[in-house]
Amino acid sequence: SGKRLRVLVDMDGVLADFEGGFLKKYRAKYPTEPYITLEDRRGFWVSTQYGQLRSDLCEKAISIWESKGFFIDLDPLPGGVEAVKEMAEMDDTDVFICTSPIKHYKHCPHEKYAWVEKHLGRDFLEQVILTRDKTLITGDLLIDDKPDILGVEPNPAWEHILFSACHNKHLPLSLPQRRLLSWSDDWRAILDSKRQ
Ligand code: DGP
Repeated sequence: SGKRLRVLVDMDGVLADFEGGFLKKYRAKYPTEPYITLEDRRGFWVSTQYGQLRSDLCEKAISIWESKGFFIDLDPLPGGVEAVKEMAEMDDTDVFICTSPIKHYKHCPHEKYAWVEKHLGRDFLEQVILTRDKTLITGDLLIDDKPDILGVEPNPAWEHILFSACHNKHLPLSLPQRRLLSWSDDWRAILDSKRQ
């Protein structure tokens, strides 16, 4: 027995293939412009790396995820939906999807809810947390592909588990940070390590 375990799971780059969806739509919209392969992605911010490639490509990149249909069309990453469903069925376990909407709010928040309904079911909408500051949210674990998760709370309740992505896989792991290499990796052991 003991208290319930609360797991926060990020959406873009963890459950939904933001990087793959971005590259596909960027290349379709700008077929003659240079692009960055997923193998060559470095740094969390896509627009920063495109801006370094050529300054005008920063705003072209931004135009992709600000477009209607971008977030709802993202494919699920392998095993993510299945893992979250299994987690939610586990005894003494609460799962929340914790995701930061982009500030261009016309489509993104709506499409994030629609994505959860489409892939996880209507009941899972109860588990959605949209916030620009994840340090305010309490939980035992936060599974997220962003290397630095900062906000107004200097000592967040959660342990951040870095989910591997094309942009972070070359980063040296700053100990004691733990990684989840993919949803094929042993996420159950990470949850068990936090149980009382
Ligand atoms: P999260 O994964 O929950 O931390 O949300 C971050 C969001 O920002 C997600 O939708 C991906 C998106 N994003 C990725 N690269 C950039 C960028 O260069 N600029 C902006 N504004 N958003 C980006």
